[in-house]
Amino acid sequence: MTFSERIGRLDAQDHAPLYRQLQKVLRDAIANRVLGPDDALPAERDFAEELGVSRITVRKALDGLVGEGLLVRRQGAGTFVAARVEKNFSKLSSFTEDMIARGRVPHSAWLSRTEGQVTPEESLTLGLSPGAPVYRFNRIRYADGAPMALEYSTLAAFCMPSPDFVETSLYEALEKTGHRPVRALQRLRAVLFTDEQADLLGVAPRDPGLLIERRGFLKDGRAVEVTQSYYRGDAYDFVAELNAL
Ligand code: 16G
Repeated sequence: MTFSERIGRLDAQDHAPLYRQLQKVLRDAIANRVLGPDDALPAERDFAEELGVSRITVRKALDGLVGEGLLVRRQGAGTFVAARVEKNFSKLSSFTEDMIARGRVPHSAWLSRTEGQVTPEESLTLGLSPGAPVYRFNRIRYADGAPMALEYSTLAAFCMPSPDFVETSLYEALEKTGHRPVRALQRLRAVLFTDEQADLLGVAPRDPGLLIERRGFLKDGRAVEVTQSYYRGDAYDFVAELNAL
């Protein structure tokens, strides 16, 4: 079976640009586990020939997926399906979406889900008046049953009727109420896991992790979310595409 037979054909009825069609076929193959972590893609020239498209089309499609973190290029060896989770640092996606896009099955364990009042520090980050109501969601996030991250989220209470409104995905709940953030600020820092965090994540105390704080904003500029995500250092790579000024 050739590689393109394995991943499925480009749809002749589809009028999207070819590189986009190819990206869709590859994205689906990864999400459906037709392609697994570390699987090699054919050399660009062979792949283009198999598909009957130009090499430039293949290159453009693969460049995009490398940018998204679904594929990785290894010098001299070729292009592979990313094995560690490569997360695009500049895309406002949710944990659930990131895992599904990689063919992984996400789930969460709730550590707590409460209603409360904004702390003085949160009131500054979220731009809320002192005493404003907030919801707090603390979770262990898993992919295929393996713990990946701890997440501590505080949401302004105006964004949903009650904390129970969240089933599995915070962003799905926010989408339903029309309060999914459209812009975010992120800050990333290296951390060593505390004993408690290590225990929850099933790693050794003082193992390295990445702390990402995300502040999410609505179109009208109001902040809805502040989340601290502690990702396992051995499971995650953050990638970002940078353009010259
Ligand atoms: C991601 C976000 C986090 C957001 C969560 C929602 C980063 C660094 N953080 O983990 O801010 O709250 O997704 O995920 O990407 P959910 O919709 O699956 O609950």
